Amino acid sequence: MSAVQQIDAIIVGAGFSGMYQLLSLRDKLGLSAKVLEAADGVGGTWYWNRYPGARCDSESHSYMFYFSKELVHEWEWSERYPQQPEILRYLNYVADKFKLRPDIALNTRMSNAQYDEATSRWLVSTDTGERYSAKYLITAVGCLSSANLPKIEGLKDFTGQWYHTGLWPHAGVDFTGKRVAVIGTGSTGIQAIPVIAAQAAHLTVFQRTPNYSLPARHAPLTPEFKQYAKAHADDIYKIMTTNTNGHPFAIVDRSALAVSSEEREAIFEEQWKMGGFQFRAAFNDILSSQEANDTAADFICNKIREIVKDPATAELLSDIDHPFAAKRPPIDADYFETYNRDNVSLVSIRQTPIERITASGIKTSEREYAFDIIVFATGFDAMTGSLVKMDINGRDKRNLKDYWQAGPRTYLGLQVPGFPNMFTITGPGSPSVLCNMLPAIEQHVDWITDCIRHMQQKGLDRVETTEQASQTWQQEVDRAANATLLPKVKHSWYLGANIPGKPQVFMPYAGGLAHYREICNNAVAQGYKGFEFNH
Ligand code: NA7
Repeated sequence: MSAVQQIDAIIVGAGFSGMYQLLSLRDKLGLSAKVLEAADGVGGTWYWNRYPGARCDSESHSYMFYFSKELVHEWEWSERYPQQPEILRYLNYVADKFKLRPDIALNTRMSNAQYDEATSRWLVSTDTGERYSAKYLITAVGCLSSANLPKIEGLKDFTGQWYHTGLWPHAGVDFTGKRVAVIGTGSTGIQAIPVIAAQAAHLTVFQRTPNYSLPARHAPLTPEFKQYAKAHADDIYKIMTTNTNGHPFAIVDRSALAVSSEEREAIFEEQWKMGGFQFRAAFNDILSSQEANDTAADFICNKIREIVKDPATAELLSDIDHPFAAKRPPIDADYFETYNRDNVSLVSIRQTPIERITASGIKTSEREYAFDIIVFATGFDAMTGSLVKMDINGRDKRNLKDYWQAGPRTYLGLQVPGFPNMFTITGPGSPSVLCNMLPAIEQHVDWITDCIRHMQQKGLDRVETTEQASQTWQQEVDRAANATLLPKVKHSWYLGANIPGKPQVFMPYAGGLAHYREICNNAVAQGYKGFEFNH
C-alpha cells in the first residue's frame, strides 16, 4: 500500500470545472491540489461524448472561460456552435497554457473518500492504489456524465455492435452500408441522427417522446464576428452573467400575449431563421405561461408538419406532450428534414414498445427489425449519478448515496450537510443545466475559491452547511421550479424521472443564474449564512 500523501485539495474530474478549480486553488491561493481523472485525457464530458454530430448548444463565444483576458484574446473559435473536437482542443490548450497537467492524475478513479473527524481531513483512495489526506474534497464530475444504458432484455444476445453516445469509441464508428438503430431523441439523438443517416444504408429511429427542436443554423464564424467578440468581450461577459440563462443574449421583456398573432408569428419566424436558443428568449413568458408557451409550441409543430413530407411521420414527430423548453430544447442541423430521406424510418415506441433485443436486432410489440449497429442515445443519470457512484462518506460515516436516497439534499448546490469541507461544483440545487454551463461553472469555482481563501486566512479547519439551510434551499428550489412550466414534464431528467427507481425531486435551480449569484453573494455578506465554521 502506498504512503498517504498530504495535500490541500483533491478535485475529482478534469473537465472545465476541475481544471479551473485546480488553477484557482494553485495559482490564486498557492495551495497544493491534485485532480483525479478516470479518462486518459482531460475534457470531462467532451472527452467521452464523441458521437457523430456532437456539438455544444451554447454559442462558441460564450462557451469558454472568461477568467483570463489573455485566453479570451488568444483562442479563436471557428464555428457558431463548436464541435466536440474543437472543444476538446480548447480544453487541452487550457491545460497546456496554465501548466495544469503535472497536477492531474489521468487513468485514476477515486474509489473511496472518508472524512476523518479527528483531523478534519478527507482520506481519499484511488483505483491505482494512491492514498491522499486532503483538507478539501471538490467534486467536478459534471451534471451529464453518468451514461444511462436502459435495461432492455436481450442486449447480451445481440450479435451486432452497440454503443452509448456518452461512451463513444475513440476510433469512431463506420456506419457505411450498415443497418443502424438509434434509440432516443433527446439533444444527442437529434444531433447524431442526421449525421448517421448520411452514412448508413438504413437508419431506424426509435422514438419514445417526440421532442421540439430548433434549427441551429451552424455556420463558420466570419472574421468580422471574431473581431467583434474579442473587442466586446467585457460587454458579452456582462450580458452572460447578468441574465437568467448565462447565454450571450438577453430575454426580450415582452409577453408573447401582448402582441398580435401576426406580429408574434413574424417574431418567431425571424428567430427560426436566425436559429438557436434566442427563439426561447423572444418573449419573457414562454416558460412561465402555458398560453404563451402554446404559441411557441404551435409554431414549431407547424414547422415540423411543413418540413416532414410523410404525414404519418410528421404526426409522430409533432405529437408532443409537454410544453416547449420544459425539457432542455435541442437545436439541430436538418433533424426533421432527415425524415424525408429514403433510408430513414421512424418507429414510435409509445405505440409499439420495444419488447427485447434479439440476436439480430430489436423486437417491438409489432415486429422484429434487423440491425448491424444499435446506438443508445438514451441520456444520463443526470446531476446525481456520478456523485452517488463514488463511495463518499462524510461525518459519522454518512454515505452520500444513502443520504440522498430520497433525493439530493444540498445548500445552494455547493455543499451537503454532514460532508464538511466537500464542495460540489454545479451540484444539484444549482442553476447549472438550466443555463449555459460555462458562466455557471466559473461562478461556482470562484465562490468555492473565495470560501477556501476565507478559511485559509482565518485559520479555519472546517466548513459545513446545516440540515436547516439545505431544507430551506430545497423549498426555494421547488418554489423556483413551480413558478415555471418545468415541473409539468413528468418524464424529464431534471426530475430524475428517466432513471427507473430514482427519487423524483426537481434538481436544478430554476431561479436564474443572476439571481442565484446574488443569493450566493448575500450568504457571504451575511457571514456565510447557512454555513458553519470550526477551528
Ligand atoms: P436525454 O435528453 O435524456 O434524451 C434521452 C432520450 O432517450 C430521450 O428521447 C428518451 O426518451 C430516450 N430514452 C431514455 N431511456 C429510454 C428507454 N429505456 N427506452 C427508449 N428510449 C429511452 O439525453 P441526451 O443525451 O439526448 O441529452 C442530454 C443533455 O445533454 C441535453 O439536454 C444537452 O444538455 C446535452 P424520453 O424523452 O425519456 O421518453
